[in-house]
Amino acid sequence: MAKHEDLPVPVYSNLDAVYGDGSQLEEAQLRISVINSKFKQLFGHLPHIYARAPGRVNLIGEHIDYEGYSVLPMAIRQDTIVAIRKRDEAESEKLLTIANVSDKYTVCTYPVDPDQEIDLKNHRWGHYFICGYKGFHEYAKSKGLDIGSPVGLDVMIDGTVPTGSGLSSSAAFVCSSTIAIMAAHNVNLPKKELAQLACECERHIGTQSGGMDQAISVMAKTGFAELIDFNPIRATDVQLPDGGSFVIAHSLAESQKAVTAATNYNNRVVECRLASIVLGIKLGMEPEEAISKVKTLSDVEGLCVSFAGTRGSSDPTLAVKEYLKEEPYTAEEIEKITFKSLDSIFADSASSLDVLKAAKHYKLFQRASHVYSEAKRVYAFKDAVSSNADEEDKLKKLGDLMNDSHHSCSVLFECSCPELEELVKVCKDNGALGARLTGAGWGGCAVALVKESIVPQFILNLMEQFYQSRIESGVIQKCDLGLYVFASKPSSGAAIFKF
Ligand code: NG1
Ligand code: MG
Repeated sequence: MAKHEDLPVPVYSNLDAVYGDGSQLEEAQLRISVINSKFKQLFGHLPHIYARAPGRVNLIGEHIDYEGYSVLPMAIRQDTIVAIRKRDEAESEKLLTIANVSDKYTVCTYPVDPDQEIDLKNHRWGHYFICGYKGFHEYAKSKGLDIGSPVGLDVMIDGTVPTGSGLSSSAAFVCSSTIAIMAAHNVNLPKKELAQLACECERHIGTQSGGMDQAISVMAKTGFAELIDFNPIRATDVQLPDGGSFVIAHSLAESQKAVTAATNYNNRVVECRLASIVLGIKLGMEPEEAISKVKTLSDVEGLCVSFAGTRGSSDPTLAVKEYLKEEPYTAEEIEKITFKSLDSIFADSASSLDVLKAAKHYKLFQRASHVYSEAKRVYAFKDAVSSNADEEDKLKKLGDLMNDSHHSCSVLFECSCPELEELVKVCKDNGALGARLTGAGWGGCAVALVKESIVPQFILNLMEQFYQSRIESGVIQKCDLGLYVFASKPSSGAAIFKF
């Protein structure tokens, strides 16, 4: 039997295969009918084809995918649907017209030239579609696929993943767009190839993404979380223990990653790269060699582990403790070790140069300590899930790992924020076995592991202790609470619909 990740994206002629037969199906039917009527109204035709891709919640393994380490997310039911119609060659207007069912997003148009640059200084929501568009054309070119010359595309988007929430609305948008564009050109790809492609697509938005979000969005299966490995991308099913439930709760601080990349997300990617280069040099590599060969902390893990071996251990963080100093490094201090200016090390990456411009100093010790310890926690989580321990002990172990992960994200990686700290504390005070920020952080959601039996009361308590004051001060409306706090089961991955 072909492996799940080698199969193409499933193509369905009805919605039930993805949305089941309950209220979710009704909601999906309604969404499609709204999409269709708005599509008809704006473009004068119905769409040819639809693609959907879900958001995700990362259970453990934060900020380590771009360092080459495995992560453990699950898809959530909230998703983005992209409806698309390819214009005929004969139709006059050669434009990409991207509309949204929500009035919040005004129609965006772009030229059909796939080599167009995305104007990153002026962020527009439609840019995420163009990520998929550019990426698919680059892919087609590199593989010698004949997809004809570019024609206009009419596109309508409907997304239910809350934005800026750490639930990967961006990857849901980029994946569904990439798949819709691919399907409109009669192409379908094995899921693992598509996951890789969608990751490269999303980098056009200027974040140096790792690949977790696109991988889970494309490869998820109902009922399972997935252990995602990289280089090459691979997904292994993880069946979560019965007695526990994951509750997702929004801190109500929005994290606009595309806008804050230089000081937040990409900053950490750069710091990790610098930490790995410095470690490589301290552990015996020539500076030239380290700069050209070492891209991630996983590239120097072997050297770190060998060092640990000399101390009778296998823990790579021993090398971090020995060779990196806790005080932040200045650029000059690092350059004394690398014998090369930081600007020239990152000369080929405009987004990294933006990071260097904005950075005051570099916390190499803290970032490397987080990455190596978090990578271990992912495997410990997977092992705990499959161990023979009784349910109670298992859930406790998983909760402890989630708490440790949050602590590390907060203290070492510094990607939390006051609202997330407050929310995680409220979760723990109300009986969560573990709670942590999920996704990039700096806002967005927390995920809490809660005993199934107390979920309704737990959610009520969060409403009272975290959300009530925010309702009173007008941050959110009471009727929208269900969008901000909910229990989630592992949902299915991307799909194409052709009715
Ligand atoms: P969010 O912010 O949830 O989209 C981001 C990255 C992931 C991963 C996490 C941190 C993108 C598309 N996603 O997730 O790859 O690095 O942060 O673990 O950049
Ligand atoms: Mg994102």
